[in-house]
Amino acid sequence: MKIFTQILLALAFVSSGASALPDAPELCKVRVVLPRTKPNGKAWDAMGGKPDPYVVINDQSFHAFRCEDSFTCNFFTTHTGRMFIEVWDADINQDDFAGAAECRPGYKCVTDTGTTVTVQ
Ligand SMILES: [Ca+2]
Repeated sequence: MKIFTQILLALAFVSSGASALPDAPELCKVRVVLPRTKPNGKAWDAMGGKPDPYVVINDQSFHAFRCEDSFTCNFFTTHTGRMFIEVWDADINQDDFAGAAECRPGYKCVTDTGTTVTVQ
């Protein structure tokens, strides 16, 4: 499933670069890098597990495109310009908040919890 999602994202990204398509939306790449632990110093998941990151951009959730057991994850969005980006670690019960930042294309932004958000 993860590979299938990545292929879909890759296709979406490739098609965004094809200027021959008249109405192809321009996509921004949003890359997140989470710190090694939660703000309280504990591991993101049980038994020292890595987080399962996803973002919420301007109230649009990318939960369906989350990465599994990874400190980094890339997302592709049709949002442009300034974006308010929340970062979350998907869990079975309650998702862990991993910071929020206002960011825009061409910038690397750091949340108050040490998560970096890079928009390209
Ligand atoms: Ca967790």
